[in-house]
Amino acid sequence: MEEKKLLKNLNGQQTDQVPFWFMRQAGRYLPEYRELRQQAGDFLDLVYNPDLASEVTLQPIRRFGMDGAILFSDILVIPQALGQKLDFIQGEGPKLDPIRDREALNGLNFNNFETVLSPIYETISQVAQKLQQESFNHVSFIGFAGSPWTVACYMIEGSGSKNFSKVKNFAETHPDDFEFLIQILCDATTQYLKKQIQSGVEIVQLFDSWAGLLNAKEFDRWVIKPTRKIVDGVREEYTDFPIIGFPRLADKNYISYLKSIKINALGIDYSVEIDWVDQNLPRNIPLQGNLDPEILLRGGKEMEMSAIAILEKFSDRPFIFNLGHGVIKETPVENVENLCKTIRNFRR
Ligand code: 1CP
Repeated sequence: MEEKKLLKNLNGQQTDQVPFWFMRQAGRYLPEYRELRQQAGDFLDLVYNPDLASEVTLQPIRRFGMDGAILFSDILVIPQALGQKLDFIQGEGPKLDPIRDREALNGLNFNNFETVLSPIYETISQVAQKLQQESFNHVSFIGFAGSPWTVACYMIEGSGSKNFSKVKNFAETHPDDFEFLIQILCDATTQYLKKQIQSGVEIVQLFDSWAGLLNAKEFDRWVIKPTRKIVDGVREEYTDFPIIGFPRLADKNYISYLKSIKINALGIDYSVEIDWVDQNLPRNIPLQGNLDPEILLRGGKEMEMSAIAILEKFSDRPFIFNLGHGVIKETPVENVENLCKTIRNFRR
C-alpha cells in the first residue's frame, strides 16, 4: 500500500517528498471544469449533483496527481441548509437574503438541514469509491466547512465584500444576536463535518477567510472560541481526526489561534513572511502554505524560485505545500503543471 504523505505530515511525521494540494484546485482555470459547469448550468446545480461534483473533485487529481483531493462544494451550503435563500449570480458571486435582525435569525432552522446536504454526502461516498477504483492510493480526501465568523459574514452582508462593515457593525451593536448566530453555526458545522467524516473524508479543513478583519479581542471571541468548539465537537466522536485550520490574514493572531485550538496543521496565507513564520510558530506543528496565487498566475522562474524558497524554509518540520489562497481563474494550466513538478522534484 502506497503511503499517504499528506496524512503522515498531518500526524507530525516528515516525509522525503513534500505532499501538496492547492486551494481551489478544481475550478474555472481547468477547461474540463468549465465544460462540466456548463453541462450543470448553475454553480449550485453542480454542487448538488453528486455525479458531476465527484467528477469535478477528481479532475485535478487525474491531471496533476496531487496528494489531496478536496471535496467540490462551497462554504455557503450551510446557510442554505439552515433556510437562508442563496443564489450564485454569474460573474458576481454569492447573493443571500441578508440577516440583520432577530426575526430573520429566528427563521433559521434545521428542518431541512440534512435533506439539503444529503447530495453532498453522496458526492463524498462517490469520490471515496472512485479514488479506490482508480487506484489513487497516495491521495487523501479532504472535506471542509467555513468557520462560523466567515460564514456569518456572508449571511449578514448578503454577498462578498471588501471589509464586511455591516457585519462588524452588527457584531458590535447586537453582540447577543451575533453570538446566537455564531452558536447556530457551531452546531450546524459540527453536525455537517461529522457527517462528512462518516461519508468518507479523511481530513477536514476549516476556512476562515475573513479572520483578518478582527482585532485580537474580537478574534478570540468570533474566531478562536467557535472554531475550538467545532474542533472539540468533532473529536468527541472522532478522536484525533486530522483537522487543518486556515484563519486567513490572521497575522500575529496565528500565534493565539495555534495556542488555543488543537488542530493538526495551520494553513498560512500569502501575506506572512516565511522567516517570521519560521521564527514565531512552534516547530512541532505542521504548516500548510503559502505560495502567493498571483505568483502562480505569473509562473516562470519567479514561481519556481518562490516555491523552492518555501520548501527549503520548512524542510525541517512536517509540512504540506499549498497556495496562500485559491487558484486564480486566469491561471495557465501549464503553470500549475510546472509547480507540481517543482514540488515533486524537491527532496528534504
Ligand atoms: O462560477 C463558478 O464556477 C464558481 C466559482 C466557485 C468555486 C469553484 C465558487 C463560488 N466556489 C467554488 C468552490 C469552492 N469554494 C471550494 C471547492 C474546493 C476547491 O478548493 O477546489 C471551496 C473549498 C470553497 C470555499 C469557499 N467559498 C470560501 C473559502 C475559501 C476562500 O476562497 O476564501 C469562500 C469565501 C467561498 C464563497 C465563495 N464561493 C464562490 C465565490 C466566488 C466565493 C467568494 C465570494 C466573495 O467573497 O467574493
